[in-house]
Amino acid sequence: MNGTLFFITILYSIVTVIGVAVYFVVIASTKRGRREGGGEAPIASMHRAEPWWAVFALVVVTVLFFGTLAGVPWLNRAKADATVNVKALQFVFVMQPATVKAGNVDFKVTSDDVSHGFGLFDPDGKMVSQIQVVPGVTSTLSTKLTKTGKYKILCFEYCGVGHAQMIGQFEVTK
Ligand SMILES: [Cu+2]
Repeated sequence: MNGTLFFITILYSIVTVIGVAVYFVVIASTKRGRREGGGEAPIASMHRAEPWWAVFALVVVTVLFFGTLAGVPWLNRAKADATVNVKALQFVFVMQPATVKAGNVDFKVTSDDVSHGFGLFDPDGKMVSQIQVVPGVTSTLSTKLTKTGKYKILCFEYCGVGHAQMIGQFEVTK
């Protein structure tokens, strides 16, 4: 597990714990209200608390924004050692060039017809990354490829009768 993944896991765990705690606080306050025989809700104090809930929400959003900024991929894109131009069409991937040296690779992917997916698998069959491929748009997938050998590209978006056979290949050398 890398640093970013660890950070996100911790963040989600904390948010989940807070969510569950809020759930129980709501249940407890409802039970207390019923025990005390109901009555009027404390509208005046609720009104006074309202701006603080807005501040609370703003603080949470601000902390999450700055806390996760370091994980935004387009701010952390390494300078590419190689660029591969990929054209996806029913039902092939045209890769140019089809061989690159190990290092940071930018895939510039576009579609000639319909929406496709670009799923990148390493020589061991492990998924590296994936992006959506949309006609008329060139999407960039930046990734570091260290394993040498034959990589596979699978289409991740149902694109027609030949979708299952839409498999591209390229090689990473030393
Ligand atoms: Cu497809």
